[in-house]
Amino acid sequence: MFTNKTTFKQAFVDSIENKLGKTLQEASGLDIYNVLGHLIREYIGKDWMHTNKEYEAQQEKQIYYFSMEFLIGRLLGNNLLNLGTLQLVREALQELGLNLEEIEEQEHDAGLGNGGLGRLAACFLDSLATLQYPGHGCGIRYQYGLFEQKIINGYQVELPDYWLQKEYVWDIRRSDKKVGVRFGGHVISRELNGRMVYEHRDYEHVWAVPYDVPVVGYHYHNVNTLRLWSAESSQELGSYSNPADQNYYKFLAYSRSVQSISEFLYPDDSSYEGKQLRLKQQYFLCSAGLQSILRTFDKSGLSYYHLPSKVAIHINDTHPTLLIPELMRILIDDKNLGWEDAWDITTQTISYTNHTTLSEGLEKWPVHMVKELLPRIYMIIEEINERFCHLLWNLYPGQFNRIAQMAIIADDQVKMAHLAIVGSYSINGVAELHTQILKEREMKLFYEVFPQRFNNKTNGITHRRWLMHANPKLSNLITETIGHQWIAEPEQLIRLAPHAQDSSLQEEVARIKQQNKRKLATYIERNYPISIDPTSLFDVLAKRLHGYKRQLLSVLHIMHLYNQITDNPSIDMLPRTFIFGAKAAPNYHLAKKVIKLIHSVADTINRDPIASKLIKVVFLENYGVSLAEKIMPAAEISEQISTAGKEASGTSNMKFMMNGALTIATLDGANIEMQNLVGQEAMFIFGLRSEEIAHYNQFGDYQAKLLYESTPSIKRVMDQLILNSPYTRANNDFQDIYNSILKTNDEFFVLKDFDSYAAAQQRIDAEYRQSRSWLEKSIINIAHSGKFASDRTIAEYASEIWDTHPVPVHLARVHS
Ligand code: 26W
Repeated sequence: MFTNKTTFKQAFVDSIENKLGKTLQEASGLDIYNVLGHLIREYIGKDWMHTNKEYEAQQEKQIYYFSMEFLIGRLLGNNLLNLGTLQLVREALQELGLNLEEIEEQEHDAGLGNGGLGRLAACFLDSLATLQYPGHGCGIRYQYGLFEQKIINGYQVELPDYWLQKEYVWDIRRSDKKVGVRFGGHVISRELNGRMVYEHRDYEHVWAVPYDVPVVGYHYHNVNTLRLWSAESSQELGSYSNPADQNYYKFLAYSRSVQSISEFLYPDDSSYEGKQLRLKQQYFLCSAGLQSILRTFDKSGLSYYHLPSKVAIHINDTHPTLLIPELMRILIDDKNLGWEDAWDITTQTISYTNHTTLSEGLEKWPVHMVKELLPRIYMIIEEINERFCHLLWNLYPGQFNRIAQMAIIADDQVKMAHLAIVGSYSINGVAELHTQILKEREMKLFYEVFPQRFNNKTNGITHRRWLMHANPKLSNLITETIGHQWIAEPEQLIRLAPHAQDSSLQEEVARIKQQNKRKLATYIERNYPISIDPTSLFDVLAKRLHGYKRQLLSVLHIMHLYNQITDNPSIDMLPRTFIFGAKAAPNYHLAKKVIKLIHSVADTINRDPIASKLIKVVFLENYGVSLAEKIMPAAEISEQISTAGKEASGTSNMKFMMNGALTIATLDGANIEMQNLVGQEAMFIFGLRSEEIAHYNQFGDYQAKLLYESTPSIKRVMDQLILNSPYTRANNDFQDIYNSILKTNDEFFVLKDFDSYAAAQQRIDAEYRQSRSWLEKSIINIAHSGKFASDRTIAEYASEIWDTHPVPVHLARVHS
């Protein structure tokens, strides 16, 4: 159909007329997007069908990646790129007077995720399909994605992100594949023919209906599936339609509770009901996904003992850990296997990635909540716990303390990380340092029992979205310089390294960066009442707002620069634009105050006639995948300034690097591996190392107050948070920030790293003036970024964890 522009144009115009009953001239932007989207979706359909057939025929092991988050963003441009028709479609549309980039803007981001973990899942899907692995995503089709952020008077306000309001062109509802999920009720156990049987009674039954999104591999025919589940009532209003009938209200309550299961990503969990809803969502995904996997497996006619050789199930953090007891339940209760066999099968099928060492990320559920919502699952967890504690007792007789610390159920709570470790054959961290911290600190006791289970898989990002699609000019330049092999093998980017000193390449890199900066500046000026100097240094900090990520360190430093300018208006300072993007969790009070502070500082500086010539501060609302695609290509400085030991890996660091930014960073997460590749000179490293932080935490010998008292520049910015200063005006907005540093002793070592950060920033100021060596370093960064392509990460997961192989699909697709 898309062999040439003429056939494409014909199909497209026909489609507009047939579907809309309008001419092309009458069609709106959204009409055009919808029709184009459908056309491409249909075009993908054949390959999708063939892929499924091929996977079934080949019987190669299938991978299922379970995640509560899939932050996929827009699909139109990426699908066209991967299909190999981007150029053709762009030119054909141009001939019809249409601009593809503008059409892409009509697509609402699928923002079914919060941050790195969700975006990683999306990058992995892209790599799985491209590397021709039979690997599929399993998630929830939330009606509302992560909230839409609006800033009003400098404060974050959350609006619902109703991404499905306009039609979603990419998914297909598969009602015929729905499965039932049960909640609540109670379990009757009895003996039957010498075997215990368990009967679940009086439960609430909910339908899980899958919606499938095709995942297109780059330039091959593999089209994998992202299956997103939606909850639907299994009772009809029917006989309850009379409000006089008391069942009418029961029905309404039931139908409301069902609806809520797939309504919101991260419902507010500050209440008991909210927490229970989160648990319900997790079980809903696990149970529905697993039933559907086993239904496919059953078609093979193999016995369940072959499950681990045909199916790999991966859990993205602990959120889908209930897969472990759910698989046990199905094998024992439905398939009549004994405990030991079921356990062997389960623990050879499931693998787990940890993404955080922060205690808030370690999920725990109150025992009575699990019991009430999932009575049979709780019984199984109890049994797993008992057997595990028994094993520990044999290994460590008499060591009550150790066993209590490792138990899955303790202090009236179910500890999901413990269950995940005990029930999986592989546990991985997401960067070398993170894995080391898991082994030596956070999960040390478990590492001692299961050393062979622990391994590292450093994260990656898809260079197809983050370089080829987001920054086509730089991509083309790379291809002109080193040929196109890097596209299939991103580690070939290293071939740029010998050219890092070529002045012609440097000039081209600089020219492209400048164009990207202008484009971002135009976007900013169109959307915000601020003008940007596109020749200033673009310094970017864009990620979730969190204490450990230390947006506060960056703001305090900007306040410090402003103080220097007011002290000496003729100071020699390189003009900079500080660009922020960040969402704060709705109930994370302090994080929201930091957003307000960024705005107050921006207001003050941007209005100051002298300072605003040197510094501009911009906060971009509603940071998400599509905004990130605009920001990355224009960034010159990437801020990766977390408290060392806290950022498991980071992935924005990789996106910036691939787009030629230089990084100012602590030695944390994947920053360390970046530094090992590019060398110290090509990054701006500062701050305490994770061992030093651990040492201070252990001995309690860091006192923020002393540092504040002895360092005038620090005292000055801290005081400006609370005393009458340009930022505070009449209100007391920043007292809590001040207290978090001085009263509760600066948990994230902001003041401790302040001087070292300011010094690194000064090095940036000096080095940016040496434009040739800056560009050389920029090229060196791009050259080494191939390691951080998710293709490398996925190939490692496939061979070292999942033991699975590519299944090439030949057919159907015709390339331009
Ligand atoms: C329990 C609820 C919950 C859910 C999500 C707690 C915490 C989260 C985070 C948002 C998880 C997350 O996104 N972690 C990030 O994962 C990335 C991918 O591995 C890493 O690069 C980041 O360092 C890590 O913070």
